[in-house]
Formats: sequence, C-alpha cells, structure tokens
Amino acid sequence: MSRIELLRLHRIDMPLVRPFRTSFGEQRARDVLLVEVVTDAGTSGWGECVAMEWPGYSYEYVDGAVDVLAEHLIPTVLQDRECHPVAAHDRMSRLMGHPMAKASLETAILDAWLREQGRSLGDYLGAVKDAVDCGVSVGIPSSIDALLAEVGSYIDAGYRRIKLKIEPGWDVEAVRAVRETWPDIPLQTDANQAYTRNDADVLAAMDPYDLLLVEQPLPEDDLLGHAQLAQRLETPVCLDESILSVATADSAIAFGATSVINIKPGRVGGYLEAKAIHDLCAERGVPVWCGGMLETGIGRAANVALAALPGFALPGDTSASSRYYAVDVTPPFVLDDGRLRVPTGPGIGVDPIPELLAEFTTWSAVIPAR
Ligand code: NPG
Repeated sequence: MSRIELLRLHRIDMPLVRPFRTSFGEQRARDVLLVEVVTDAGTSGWGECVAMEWPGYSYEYVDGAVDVLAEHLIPTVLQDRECHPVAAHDRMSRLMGHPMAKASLETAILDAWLREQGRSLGDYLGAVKDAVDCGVSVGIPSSIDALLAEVGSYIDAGYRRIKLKIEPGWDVEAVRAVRETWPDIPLQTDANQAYTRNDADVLAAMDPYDLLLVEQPLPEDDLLGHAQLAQRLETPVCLDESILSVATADSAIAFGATSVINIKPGRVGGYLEAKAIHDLCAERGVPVWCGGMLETGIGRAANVALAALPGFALPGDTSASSRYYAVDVTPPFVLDDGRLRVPTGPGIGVDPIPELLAEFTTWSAVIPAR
C-alpha cells in the first residue's frame, strides 16, 4: 500500500461559454478548486471541489473549502499517511459538515489508490453501462425567445432531456413555451429552493405539461413541506439540496417528501456515500439520476462513472464539456448520440493537461505529508 507523499491544491478560473443564472444567482466563470494527492510511488490522484465562489447553493464556498482542507481535513487524513479511500473517509467523518471539501480530498485519494491498482472508478463503483444518457440544464435567460433558441440548440446537439431552471415569475410560461414547441422531449424543472409552502398553486399549474419531476421546490430543511407538496402535485417531487447522506435520503423517502433523488457526490461527501445512497434507493425502488455542478473534466469523468450504475434510471446533468467550457482543463467530454462514454482508464480515467492547468491556475499550494 502506498503512502501519501504530498498534496497540491490548485485553484483555477474557468470562463463559462455563457452566463448561467439560477434562482440563487448568476455565474460567468467557475472558480474551481482541484485537489491533487501524490503518493510515494509518484502517482497523482485528482478530485474536484464543487463548492462555488459564494455560499448560494449551500453554505460551502471555495475560500472556506481551502481553509477547512488545509487546516482540518488534510491534517486529519495525514495523521496516518495511508493512501486508502475508506481510511480517509472514516477519519474525515469525525469532522462535521463540509461535504464538498471532504469529497474532493476523498476522490483524489480514491483516484490515486485505483490508479495504482490499474482499476477504473466505474469498475470499482459497479458501473453496468459503457455510455450514459445525458441531459442538460438550462439557466434562466432574458426572454422566452432566448430560452427557445437555447433549448433548440441543445436538442439539435442530441441531449436526451431538458431541465429548466425556474423561480417565481419564471416558471409556468417558460415550461409551456418549451412543451408547446417540443411536445415529446423529456422535460423537468429545478427551483433550487426558490418557492414556499404557499406556492403550491403555481407549482400545480405546471402539472399539465408532462414533467418528469420538479426538483427542490422548497428550502432544503422543509421535508414536511415537500411531503405536503408531493401529495398535492401530479408531477413527482425530486430532492437535491435536502439529500446530504444515506440517512437523509432514507428519511425523505419514508416521509413521502421525494420519489426521485438527484445524487451529487460533492453534496453528499463523495463517491462512497453517493454509491451507498444509490444502493439504498435501489432497495427502496426510488429512481436516481446524477446531478452536475459545472464540473471540469476532472469532476465530470467521475460523475459519468457513477451515472453508469444500474439505479441511474434518468438522464443526468452530465453534459458535454462544451456546454460550459470552450476549453476544458482535460480532453473534452464529447456527446455522441446524446450520450457520454464512461472512462475506462485507471482511476477517474482522465488527467489535466499540464499546460492548460498552468494557464487557468490563479493560486496553488503544496502541502507536504511530513
Ligand atoms: O450540468 O453541471 C451541470 C449543472 C447542472 O443545474 C445544474 N446544477 O442546482 O443542480 C443545480 C445546479 C448547480 C450548479 C448548483 C452549480 C450549484 C452549483
């Protein structure tokens, strides 16, 4: 078993091909933290931290992730330098919160560990497909015309499902316009917690448009509100932000607060917990799909491997690299007939291109293991 020799944190600034607006704010570039673990055998493993620049989606944010990694998570993992994902997971579980920061470090260790065995992440997790169906998330644009043009371009590119970001004032009309233009396209919405328990009427007004699901309409701590809404709506309620662990998933299912779950490895603390949630949902007969957080090729590679597990019954937000980035830091993921191929190389199966990594880097730090 190899040991951790050092870690590198790389902060990169990635311009987006178009602004991405959601109910919690607008992004024009992605401020991404990459964690690199280097073993004493000289292997590098990579993990991407999905925290955003500001605490808009969850309480985590990039500066906070850098701090908790450098001051707490990395020192805790390095108490014993063993490069093993389960050992790292167990050590980090003694510290509260910060799932996105934990996931990035755990994934880097998992990647290095798998690379040294010559085993792919998909194989380790139990992938059963060699390619996954892809959907795309459409931000809130300036007008209905702009919305239809953007959705049309994604349908032409081959995406197999469209997700519309909604918020109060940008909901029924947008859904109607897309549904009338494309009567058969699999369609769903995502509110990112923007509604209240008093908004059941407007949410029910979208029932006639044959939506696959409505994602996270209410605040993340309101499981009862989601359960009441699920009774009221024909459209299935899907939780994202509320699902932080196997226990929250189990509770939300038992309470009737969700009948579909969006699994994002960053939100739940990594791929081990993500797989455990997948397994629980499979036992409960609850379909899951893989969310996205504007990942570079590093995070995208690992998400595509996860999305190849058997319970991932719906297309994920596993879009092509070009949906977000003109130039990615890895070789790009390219859509082929609405699908992405699951990487088969050791670990996550992709590496950053050194020159591009250097070009995008705004800050980096080396943390020796001893
Ligand atoms: O395709 O990577 C993607 C983005 C999909 O809409 C998407 N992500 O709420 O699910 C979300 C949203 C998000 C993006 C959340 C970035 C937080 C950060």
